[in-house]
Amino acid sequence: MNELHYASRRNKLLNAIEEGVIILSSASPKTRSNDTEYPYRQNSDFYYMCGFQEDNSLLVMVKTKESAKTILFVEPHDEEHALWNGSRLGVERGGERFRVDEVHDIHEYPSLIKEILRDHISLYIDLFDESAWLLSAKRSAQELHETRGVKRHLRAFHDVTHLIRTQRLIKSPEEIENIRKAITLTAVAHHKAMASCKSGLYEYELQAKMSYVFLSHGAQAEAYGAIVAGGNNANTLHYIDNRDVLREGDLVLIDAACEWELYASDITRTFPVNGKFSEPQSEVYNKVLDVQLRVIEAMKPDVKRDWLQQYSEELLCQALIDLGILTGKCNELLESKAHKKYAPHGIGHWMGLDVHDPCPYVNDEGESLAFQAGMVMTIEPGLYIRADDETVEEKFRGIGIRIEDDILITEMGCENLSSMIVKTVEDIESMCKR
Ligand SMILES: [Mn+2]
Repeated sequence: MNELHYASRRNKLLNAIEEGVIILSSASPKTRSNDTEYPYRQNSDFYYMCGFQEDNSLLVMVKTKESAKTILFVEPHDEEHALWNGSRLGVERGGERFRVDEVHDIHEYPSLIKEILRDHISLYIDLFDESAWLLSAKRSAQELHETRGVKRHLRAFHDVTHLIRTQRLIKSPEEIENIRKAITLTAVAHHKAMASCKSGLYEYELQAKMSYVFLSHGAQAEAYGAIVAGGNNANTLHYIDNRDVLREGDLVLIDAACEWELYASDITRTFPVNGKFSEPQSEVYNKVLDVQLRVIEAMKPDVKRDWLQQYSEELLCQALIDLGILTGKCNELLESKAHKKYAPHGIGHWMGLDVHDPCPYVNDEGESLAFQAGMVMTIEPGLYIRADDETVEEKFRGIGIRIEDDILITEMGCENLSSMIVKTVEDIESMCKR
């Protein structure tokens, strides 16, 4: 991504408002314990608008009827900080790198923001951002209220995140490239897990093999906490313990992926610990796979996400009837939500700078958005049959299966960006034998 990309995103944002001040703050570092911190991860909206990775930085945009201005506040270069934590970009080099109108030392922000807010009536912020920067802006606004001679005062707070996240819905070719890169490494990691799995290994050992692939190829981080769930553990949807032993005859569900340049991938595969599906396992597996393929097949511009959700539920419900897990008429079972016991989660979510990209799913009227070229959504049907569920035939108990790919909507239909990761019974079994 070069500076022009960020500049055009900022222009788009400025064009979306009539007048006002936009304040976007970088993510705050988080303490892990005492004086150690979690690895720093930039705020996605902030990053989308300027591509800057440092903490303690702020983006301020000012729009009037006549003009628009962008100001970046950054930490100045500091020898002491450089010694302990590495060099900051600083004001001077910030001015060279970013295509913004002004770059200032962050320490000037409290006094400058008061000047900036003067005579403005609208402030655009993340309404849930509780950072000291916003508090300081609000304090300045209050002081301006009490200052003689100021004619117009702040009187409206607007959510800026919705405007940014609406832009984030449609990915540019450069963003797609980052997602592809993340998926490429994730593919290697999933294949590695399949090829090296055997009974007696621990779940965390498979996780470690995948982490090794991510880190050794230069991925900065996992896109989310990996799920490596052997046997019945797969029926705990957000199982992240990964401390159990992998047992002969069980399946293992792995939902793990890395991010690249802060862009996520999100992939799930389920395969046999010993490399060979049992009859009942492959029966359920093929049902889930069939649902996934049919849902992906239906994805194209103008299709609504709500419809896709409904369609996937019908397919999953019919699969449960075919397997003999549910009995009755499909429409009645859907009506009573009986299928939700075995297929409790949604069919997929937006993906991009965040693994669950917080882009809107509905318009202002609450109607589902229709797909457009450039959108990226995961498709991840699953069936989960708990080991203690005595209402189901014994052969199916303890089976939990999810298959998840990352799908790009194109002009003509869609592209499965992760289609290189094996998922038929046959391909998985031969990958496991490697
Ligand atoms: Mn997902």
